[in-house]
Amino acid sequence: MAALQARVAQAARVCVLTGAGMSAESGIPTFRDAQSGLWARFDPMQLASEEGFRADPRLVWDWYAQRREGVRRAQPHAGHVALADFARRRPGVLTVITQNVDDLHQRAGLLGTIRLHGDILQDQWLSPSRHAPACDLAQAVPGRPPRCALCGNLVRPGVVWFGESLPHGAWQAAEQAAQACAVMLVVGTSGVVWPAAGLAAAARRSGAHVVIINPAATEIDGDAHEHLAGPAAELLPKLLM
Ligand code: BV8
Repeated sequence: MAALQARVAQAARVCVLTGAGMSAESGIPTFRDAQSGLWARFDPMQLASEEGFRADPRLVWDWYAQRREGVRRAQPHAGHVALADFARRRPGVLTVITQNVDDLHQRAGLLGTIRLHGDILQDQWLSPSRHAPACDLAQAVPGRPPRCALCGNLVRPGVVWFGESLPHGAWQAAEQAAQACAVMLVVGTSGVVWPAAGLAAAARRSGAHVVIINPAATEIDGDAHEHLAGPAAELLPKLLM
């Protein structure tokens, strides 16, 4: 740990990629944890996809509404705070890229987080192109899901579903940060979901020292130089002293 602490302290650029495990100690279930994972109870492709939403808008809307409540109840933990404090102490050094759709990094005071998969607390139109300019999200008719009073378009969560492209600007910024950093910390992700999972290998190819922080093995352990087996809320404050 001491060598890694020194490496982080001396690094000109540090990049952190977070996944659902970063929110686990704040009480938000992870996706692939067999016991409590959201996917254990639902078919991810059914719920987190446009086809799934169109097939059963109420089921998918209710699933996101339940998750939004969980996000609102959750609080950032010591790991989120450690990242925000590090960013304040060393301006311009840290870039955090998250796969998570919660706002815990932001609520811990971290600015400029790159959000690859959107924001569960935001709404957007299901078919934006179909819209008359007069249609207003704020005027949507309440429902499960809400819909446009003028043209009937449905409201959907502002997240990136499976099969949807990541926001172009966010993905570009994430690739650039991964390729420019001296150290990459990969925190709380199973490395299953692409293209986010490819960022660790991209950092390694560009010469970064890659460290996985996770109690369990991941699909991308082979892309890392070392693996700290433990929880984010305990290890990040030690590493970012
Ligand atoms: C796209 C928003 C096509 C919705 C999510 C190769 C290239 C490109 C695409 C693909 C590809 N191969 C396959 C694909 C398709 C697909 C994909 O990856 N499928 C998987 C299932 C195989 N990818 C896509 O569809 C992506 N889109 O690429 O479009 C395209 C391609 C090119 C050009 C144009 C178009 C879009 C993917 C985004 C999907 N949306 N979220 C929602 O949230 O409802 S993904 C969802 O999974 C979350 O965002 C989550 O963050 C993410 C990843 O999961 P993890 O974060 O890793 O969470 P998980 O539960 O798996 O693991 C938790 C980890 O934490 C565990 O390892 C655990 O041990 C650890 N942990 C637990 N406790 C702690 C801890 N760690 C630390 N501390 C703790 N205390």
